[in-house]
Amino acid sequence: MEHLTNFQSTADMQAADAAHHLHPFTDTTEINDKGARIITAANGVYINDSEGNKMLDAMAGLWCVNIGYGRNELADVAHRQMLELPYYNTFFMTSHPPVIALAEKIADLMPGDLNRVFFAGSGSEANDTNIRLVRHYWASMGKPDKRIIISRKNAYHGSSVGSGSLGGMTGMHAQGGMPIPDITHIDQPYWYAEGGDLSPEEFGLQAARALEAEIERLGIDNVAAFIAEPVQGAGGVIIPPSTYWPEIQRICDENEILLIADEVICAFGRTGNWFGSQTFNIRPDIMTIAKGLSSGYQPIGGSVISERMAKDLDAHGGEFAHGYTYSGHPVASAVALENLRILEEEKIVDTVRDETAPYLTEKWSALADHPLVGEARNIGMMGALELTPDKSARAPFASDEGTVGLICREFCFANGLIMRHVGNKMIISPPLVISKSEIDELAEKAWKCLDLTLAEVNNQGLMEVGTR
Ligand code: PXG
Repeated sequence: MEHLTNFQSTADMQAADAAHHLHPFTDTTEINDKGARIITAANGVYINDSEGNKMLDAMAGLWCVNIGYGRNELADVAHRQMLELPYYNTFFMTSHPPVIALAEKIADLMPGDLNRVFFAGSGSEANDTNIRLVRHYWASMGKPDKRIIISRKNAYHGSSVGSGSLGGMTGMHAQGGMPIPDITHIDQPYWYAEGGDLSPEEFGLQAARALEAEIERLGIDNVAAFIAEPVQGAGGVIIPPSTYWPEIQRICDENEILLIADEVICAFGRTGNWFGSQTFNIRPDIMTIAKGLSSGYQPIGGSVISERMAKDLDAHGGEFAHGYTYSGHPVASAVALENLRILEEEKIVDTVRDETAPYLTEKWSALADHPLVGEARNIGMMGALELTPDKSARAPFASDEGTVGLICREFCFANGLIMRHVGNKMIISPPLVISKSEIDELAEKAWKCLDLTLAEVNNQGLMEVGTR
């Protein structure tokens, strides 16, 4: 970046960062004390920092760099598009070639009758769109009381006031006046921590039926939609039991509510199919997309709605008074289109499904043999390890939630592996292009860091069992 800056050292950058940059989801005191880790370059599944360290990025950035880093084709397309038409909007009866081509391509890839795209700049924006869209839809259909959106505890749908309210993160709700009215949250299908003595299948049914009970409690005439991630990502890669989604689908079909699949993480190959809705046989009325749509090379997201909803809105909706300056941004659209071309032509999703995800499952599930691991689960290219002081009891640690996970994450950083922690869960979501030998490296490093964590946890006397 010499062409943009004249920083002389990491310390230089850290000082300027501390002085002038407020970071998302970061404790200001902590980052200013320790200094930010500064990432300077990336290629394939690896990132480089300003101190010359190279790390295997098992999070694909923030679950988004599906095709891996360093694909020059996307840079070339962005360059060409910037020269030709760097910006124009899609408001007031206008459009442009890249957004038209992208909308058509997305509709072509989508399952079921999902067929029309409302573009946004991010997943948060797209979910904000969904809140207004489903209410506008029901009002247009003569049912203005159908306003309430049911979501789930520990869901993540974004960080704006609307999408953060859809989410079920209590820590977020505690800041800034969330949730907004007419959003409720039911229990999540998290068998490992909340399933008790039930089998996963029994628990899956129970968790799904909480939706039916909630619709009954609120009154069907007041409920607009149910929103859920096919697999909760930020909540800790919570893979629902096999009974969960079929029951949710039945409940949505039998009651008059719209089903929103938030596939910001799951879409574009993450679960081993193009869409999580295919993996779990979900038939959504709306799908939220972002992240893997452009592999993170440009900020872009969207809400894809069914042909049935679109036709109803054509007939009864009039003007939807909503939109973002960057809805369908031409450069972001062109880059997303090129990303989808690469995903498709290089058969990246097929390779994940048929070869690398099964290989990851084999290597990842072997981590369950580690004394600190209570469960090692994955679906496609996303996975979690449940750290525990007592494997057989699925027990939590007595220490503050996340203490052990944080220790493990720090060892991962120090040993060239980017693995996130959510509480005491270690999670991965590597680029879909990760090779078998890179998966070997991931699993070896993970085991080593678990060993280091176990030693440290014993050292600090943290193996005590707590209660949930
Ligand atoms: N829905 C889902 C399912 C997500 O995972 C969003 C919506 C919001 O997207 P934007 O583009 O507005 O960030 C997300 C984003 C984490 C983490 O720490 C997860 C996300 C974003 C940032 C951090 O796991 N997911």
